[in-house]
Amino acid sequence: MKYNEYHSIENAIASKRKILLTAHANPDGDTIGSSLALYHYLKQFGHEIKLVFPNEAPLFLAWLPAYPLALIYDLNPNAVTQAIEEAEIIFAVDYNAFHRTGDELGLLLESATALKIMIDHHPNPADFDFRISDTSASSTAELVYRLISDLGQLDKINQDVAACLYVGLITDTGSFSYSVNSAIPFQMAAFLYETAIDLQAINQKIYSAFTESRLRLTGFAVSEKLTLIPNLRLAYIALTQNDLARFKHQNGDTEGLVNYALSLENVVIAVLLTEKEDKIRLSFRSKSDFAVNTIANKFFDGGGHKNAAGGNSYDSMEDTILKLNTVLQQYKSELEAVVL
Ligand SMILES: [Mn+2]
Repeated sequence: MKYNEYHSIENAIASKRKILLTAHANPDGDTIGSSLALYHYLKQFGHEIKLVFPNEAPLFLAWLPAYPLALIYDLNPNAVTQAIEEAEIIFAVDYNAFHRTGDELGLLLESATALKIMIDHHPNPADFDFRISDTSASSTAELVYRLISDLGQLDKINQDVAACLYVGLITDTGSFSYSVNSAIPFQMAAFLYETAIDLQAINQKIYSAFTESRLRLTGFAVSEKLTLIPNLRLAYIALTQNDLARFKHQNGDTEGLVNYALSLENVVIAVLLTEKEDKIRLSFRSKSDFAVNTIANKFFDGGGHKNAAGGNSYDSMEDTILKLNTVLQQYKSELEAVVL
C-alpha cells in the first residue's frame, strides 16, 4: 500500500505554521537526515520550526547542519512537552507510529492536538491525518526528495538540504548496496551531486570517523563474539554489558556491526544482540527474499523492513540466544531454500 498525500501537505503548509519535526528513538542517519532536510527546506518559507529527537544522535551524525538546534527528549523533556503543546503541525519522519519515539514521548505526541503528518517507508503505517508512505522507497530521505519534487520545489534543495538528504540515502542503503528498488535513488544522488555538496567530507564523517575504541570493539566482536550456525544459515554476534563497557561503548558504536555477520558467504540471516540495562536489543539483517521483519514482529516485540529489522527480548542473553535458535528451527526449510 502506498500513500502520497502531498497535495494535502501542500495545503497544510501553504501559510506560515508552527511545525514540529520528530525522529524515531535511537536515531539513525535516515531519521536525522530526513528531519534536518525538512527543516532546511521548510525554513525557506518562514515557518517556525522545532526539531524533537527522542535521544541524542551518534557522533558521526551530530555534525549535520542544524543538529545542535534539536530538542532532545531524554535531556530536556519539559522543553519538548512545551514544543508539542505549541505545535500546529507534527511530522513523523522515518517511523510509522508515535510509540517508535519511545513510550512517554509517543503518548505526548499521540495526544497532541496538532495536525499529524507521516513520511516513512516502513510497513504497516498507523493512522495519521496525512501520509506519505512507500515501502519500496530506499529511505525516507528518498520520500522527502520525492515530496519536494512533487511540490515543484527542487530549486529549494540547497546544500544544507542536499547534505542531509544524502546522509539519509547512503546510510539507509549501505551506500547503494541494499534497499535500492528503482533508479530513483541514483537519480536523486545525481541531483544532490549537482548542488555541489562536499561528498568527500560527508563520506569521511559518516564512514571514516571511528574512535579507536569503536574499531577495537568491532574487531573484538568479529573475532571473539561471532557465532556461526551453518545448518540455520545464521550468524550472530552477542555483546554483553561487560563487553560494551570494556570498549567504552558510546551510542552508535555498534551501528553497522551486524553487516559483518551478514557478509559471510552462505549466511542468510544475521543478528546482533546487545545487552542493555533492562533488555536485550536485537538487530536483524537478511539476504534475498528471507523476511526478518515478520520474525522480529512475531517473536521479539519489534518490526522493520524485510531485510533489516529490530526487536527486544526481556529474557537473559543465554535464553534469548536459545529462543532465537528455536524460532529459526521453524524456518529451517525456508532458510535452506534461499538461493544466494
Ligand atoms: Mn529509514
